[in-house]
Amino acid sequence: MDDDWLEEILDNYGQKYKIKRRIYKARSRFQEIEVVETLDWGVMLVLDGAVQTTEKDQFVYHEMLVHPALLLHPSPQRALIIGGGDGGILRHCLQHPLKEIYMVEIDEEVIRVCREYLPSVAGNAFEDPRAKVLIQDGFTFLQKNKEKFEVIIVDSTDPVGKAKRLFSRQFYQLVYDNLTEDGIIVTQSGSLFYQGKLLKSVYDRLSQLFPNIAILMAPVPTYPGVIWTMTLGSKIYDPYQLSPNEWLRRAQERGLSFRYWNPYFQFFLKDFPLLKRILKGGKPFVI
Ligand code: AG3
Repeated sequence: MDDDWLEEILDNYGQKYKIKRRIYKARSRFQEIEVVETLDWGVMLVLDGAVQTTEKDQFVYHEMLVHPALLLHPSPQRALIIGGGDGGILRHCLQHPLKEIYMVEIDEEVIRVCREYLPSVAGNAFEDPRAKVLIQDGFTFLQKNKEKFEVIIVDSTDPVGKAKRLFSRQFYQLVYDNLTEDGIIVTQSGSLFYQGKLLKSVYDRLSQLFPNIAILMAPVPTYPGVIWTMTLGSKIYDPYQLSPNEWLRRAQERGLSFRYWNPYFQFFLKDFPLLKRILKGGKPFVI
């Protein structure tokens, strides 16, 4: 097929990619899993029609969901990933000197398919003895878990189907209860321009629990609208209080290397006007 495209539609907006090869498509118990090879972005994972990760741009999203939260904590021991089946978050977490990293993914098939067709995303992460991978619903895991985590990273799909609960008030309360008293949560919170309502709801809900909030942003070319957001909530550490030099010092001390992350361009300034409009419930561009 010479003219084969994959299109992701989000409400009134679409983005499409020319396909070189269709690799895999099947329904798991939870969702439709599709893998294609695109001309520009290499192999791409698509769940229920939504692009999750590609070989070429995955590092931006993964670095931004992992490093700010883990660096903000001065000495994280245990981290928890909810979702993250492709293993990219796990691989980036393993660069930090954590003792244990739990990854709780609901869909075993996503892990299997990614290990087969997108092995570079996880690298050797699944073989690391510090990685504990559980096939379970993240919500249920948090209801039963006893030992607390310094950092919880929510690498979910969009809030549809099972993932909807991972954006609820009850879920954030569970996250709060499973964090140490100086704990930090970070969650993906959608497309800045196309999922403003989602971002506002994550922000409002997390602000009710966590005194320190920062909205991170990163350009992920294969996500709808490109500018993606992550929202960080912290019990005591204030991300705005760390100087760029301190962020860099911590990164160096932990021996991290980056392809995207840098301390100068990681979150919105508190009074960024477009963001303020979205958080008030309006549209960022108004004529
Ligand atoms: N997690 C999903 C990000 C949201 C993508 N949404 C979309 N394309 N509509 C990515 C998993 C990467 N580990």
